[in-house]
Amino acid sequence: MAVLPITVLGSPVLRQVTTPVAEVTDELRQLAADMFDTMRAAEGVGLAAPQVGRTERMCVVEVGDVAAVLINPEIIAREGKIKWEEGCLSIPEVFGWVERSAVVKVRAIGLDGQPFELEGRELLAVCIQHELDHLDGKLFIDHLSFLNRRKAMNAWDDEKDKYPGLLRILKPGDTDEPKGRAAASDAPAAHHDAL
Ligand code: K1U
Ligand code: ZN
Repeated sequence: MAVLPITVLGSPVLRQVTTPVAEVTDELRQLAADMFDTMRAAEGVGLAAPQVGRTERMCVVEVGDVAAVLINPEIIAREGKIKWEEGCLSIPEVFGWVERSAVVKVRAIGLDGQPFELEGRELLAVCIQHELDHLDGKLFIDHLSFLNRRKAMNAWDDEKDKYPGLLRILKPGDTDEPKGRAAASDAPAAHHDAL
């Protein structure tokens, strides 16, 4: 088991477009296992390679009983709209409402090297879209309005000094329970449009 340091906002790798994986190797399988360990230690539901300083086009998701490694993922179908108050393991204590597709179908390669499809709705759909954004160097704050992005950046200004070297080191038992939400939105509540 290896819990890796998580890169935080300001780290250049978070703004890089990732490189498609040419071959599923044992080293990549080990990276996927370490990413699961790291995601769980941080109490997240997803994690993308740039968040552990890597440039492979790969992420992991775990929502309810669905746990998957997505290599070279692409969204092949979308339906409906959902608004979700998102956070990011790379921007701790900052939150904002983002509108995304309510249902997505993704095609990816698995750790066995074989293509597969996964459909996600609600939290899993949001998570898949959030992770695929990471693979394109995009963060949830990029979806916020000018005003809400400014609020988010102000909240981050109060947090960023906790992460010297732009790294978030998780200690054993460190669950990073939110201490109160740094609001980055004026939206009143979760909202799910009919599909
Ligand atoms: O990529 C990341 O930073 C992980 C991030 C992904 C995410 C999924 C869905 C909405 C927003 C962000 C997280 O896992 S943040 C933790 C989180 O949102 C969550 C944790 C437990 C239950 C529900 C949500
Ligand atoms: Zn994130």
